[in-house]
Amino acid sequence: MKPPRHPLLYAVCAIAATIGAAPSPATSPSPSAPTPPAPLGYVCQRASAPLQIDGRLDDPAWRDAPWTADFVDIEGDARPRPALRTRAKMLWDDEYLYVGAEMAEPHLWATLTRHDAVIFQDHDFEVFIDPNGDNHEYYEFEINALGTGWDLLLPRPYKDGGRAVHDWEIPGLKSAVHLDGTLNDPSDTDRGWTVELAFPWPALAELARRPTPPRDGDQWRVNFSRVEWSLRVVGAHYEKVPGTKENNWVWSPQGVVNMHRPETWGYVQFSTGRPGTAALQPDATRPARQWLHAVYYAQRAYREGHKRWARTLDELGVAAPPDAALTRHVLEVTTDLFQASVDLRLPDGTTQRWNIRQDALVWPD
Ligand SMILES: [Ca+2]
Ligand SMILES: [Ca+2]
Ligand SMILES: [Ca+2]
Repeated sequence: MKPPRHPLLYAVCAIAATIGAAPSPATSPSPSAPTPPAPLGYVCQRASAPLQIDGRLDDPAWRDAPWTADFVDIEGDARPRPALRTRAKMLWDDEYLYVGAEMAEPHLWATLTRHDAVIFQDHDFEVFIDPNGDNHEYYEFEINALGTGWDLLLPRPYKDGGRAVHDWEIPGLKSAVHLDGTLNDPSDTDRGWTVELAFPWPALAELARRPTPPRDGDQWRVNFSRVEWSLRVVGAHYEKVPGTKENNWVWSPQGVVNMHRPETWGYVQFSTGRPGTAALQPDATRPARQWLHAVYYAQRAYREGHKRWARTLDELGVAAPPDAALTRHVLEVTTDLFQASVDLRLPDGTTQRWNIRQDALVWPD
């Protein structure tokens, strides 16, 4: 069994958790748990030539990389499509993971110049990376049109008690922006900006718990977000329209206004093949992940209302796994902890047990 991140916590859970361990009959799904949007996918190819990180995406290697789908509102179909186009590309080689982004923008604006400032207070572009898809230990990078960056990592999501580590740095990061227009000048209309990033693999290796650089076919969980504020012109300057919230436009929709749900980030599949030859493979573990997250979110909602975890699926109002590949589900509960588990039959005929616990950590036995 792969050891969970917090073995002591797990041990307490495993020893004390006996109530409600028997499988429960199916009930109607919890009304508090709408189906999250299906994550998007992207095949990340090897760069055919070195890239010059100057903010311009005109390097020959970028030509072979397809654009992602145009970004959508973070809530997905529930909200109107963004007024301004955003899209991204990815490449990799033995040294770096490359990200390029293109943003239409009539009002280029940025104010923050201090590294590790809260960059989303400006218009920005953001990258989120969870290499092993366990929901914990993931990286975030934000950059504004001045090229000011904020690199941080999350040991676990904020909603699960996580506290960001702002001191996390990306040694050797190469980053640049290119502005097609004038910065902080309301007297004209701009066209947009591009971002070009090269993340060195050793920095991403720190909490990847997977090979870096990745192997052919490996899939990492990644999402991109663009924060866009409503501005007004005051004198010769832009300022935020008071009382307005930011827009969050993303590659793979989250379904809610919260980027810190790695389970809805996109799948990035690394390929060593020639451009266009690799097909995105569906995640065979997704049925288990989906059902376990339904239990997790229903437990959070239940605890809000009842000040304790539900002891059975019946109590929780969550149906037994509908997928034929899922069997032997178990819910274990203590005063402070819970763990839900389910057996997943994989396409190769083997069975793997998958688990989730109260802080959203997902892992296979
Ligand atoms: Ca370039
Ligand atoms: Ca992780
Ligand atoms: Ca930092």
